[in-house]
Amino acid sequence: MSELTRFGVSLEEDLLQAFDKLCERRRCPSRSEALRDMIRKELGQEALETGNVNAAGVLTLVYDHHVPDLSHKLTERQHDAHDCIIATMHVHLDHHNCLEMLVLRGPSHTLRELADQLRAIRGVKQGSFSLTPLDLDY
Ligand code: NI
Repeated sequence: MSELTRFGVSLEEDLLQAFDKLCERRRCPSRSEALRDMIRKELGQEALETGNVNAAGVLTLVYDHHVPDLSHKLTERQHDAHDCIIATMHVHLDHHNCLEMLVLRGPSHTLRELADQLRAIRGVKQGSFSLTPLDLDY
């Protein structure tokens, strides 16, 4: 981590008040810490949007395992992508529904494509996906 640099920021009063309320809700130790987190988050988002970066992802799927062939299709696709899937967890939610959580690591474009393919399989009811860029050293 490099040295800290101070700089002045001019904000409208109401924007500053909203920022301070957000900091309070999120229990940020200081405005500086909150601003650093926001800048890192934006830079990370931009890296994910503009390039194929090394990333970690979490994909959560909810599906009815009674749908014919669905469990088999999901398993087949996951085995094809075994190099990107570092952990999975399967929960039997109720008589019909399963929740599967996959922890992924690899090139962001590959992870996004895998998530899209798994979510698109007929019978998958819900699919949420989040990506976090790795290797950003600031
Ligand atoms: Ni199940």
